Amino acid sequence: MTDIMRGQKGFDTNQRALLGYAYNNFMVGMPFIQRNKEMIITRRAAVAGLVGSVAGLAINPAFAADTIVNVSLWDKGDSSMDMMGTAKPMGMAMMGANMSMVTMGITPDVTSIPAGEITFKATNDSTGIIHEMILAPVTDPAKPLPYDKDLERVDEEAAKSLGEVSELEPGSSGALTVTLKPGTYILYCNIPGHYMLGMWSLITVTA
Ligand SMILES: [Cu+2]
Repeated sequence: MTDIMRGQKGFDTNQRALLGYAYNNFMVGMPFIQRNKEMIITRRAAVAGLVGSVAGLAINPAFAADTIVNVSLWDKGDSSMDMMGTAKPMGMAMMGANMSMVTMGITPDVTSIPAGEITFKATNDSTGIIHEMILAPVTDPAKPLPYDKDLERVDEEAAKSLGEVSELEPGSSGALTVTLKPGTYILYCNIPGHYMLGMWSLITVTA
């Protein structure tokens, strides 16, 4: 009995010692375990991010997603509106339009893009004039856009707008994302007078 008691006592002591060792070790080990967990999570997130961006890169050329067209809205300063009413109208398909006379314009960095999701990033590079960018389909590039002479603006409703970045202050920018089928499209500014001063540009979307 005594032996057993001793044994139990001894076992008890050992157990306590073991538990104590394990407990102390657990407490000491805790921060490392937690840090390791964090590191593992961080690494996993980084790997997931990498996989994501690699997949994104692989998808882009195949599906032509995320095509970005940078569009500059520009003018030649304060005198840009001086041609208004004196120069021949320089709207799309206008008879006698002399595009070398333009004092303001809308210039995309590419004029031919593959069909799919396209983001037009418009920047107003003017120093003092508000401009905007409107996107519309062109059924016949030889036919002028519907125009309201009194308002000196394109009839946006009749021209079937596909979206716009409206009225940008000088120096500011905005984006328009659309999904386009193959065809011809026009980008133009519809601040009164600007379209007829030549502020438009054609874009070809290819299959
Ligand atoms: Cu404009």
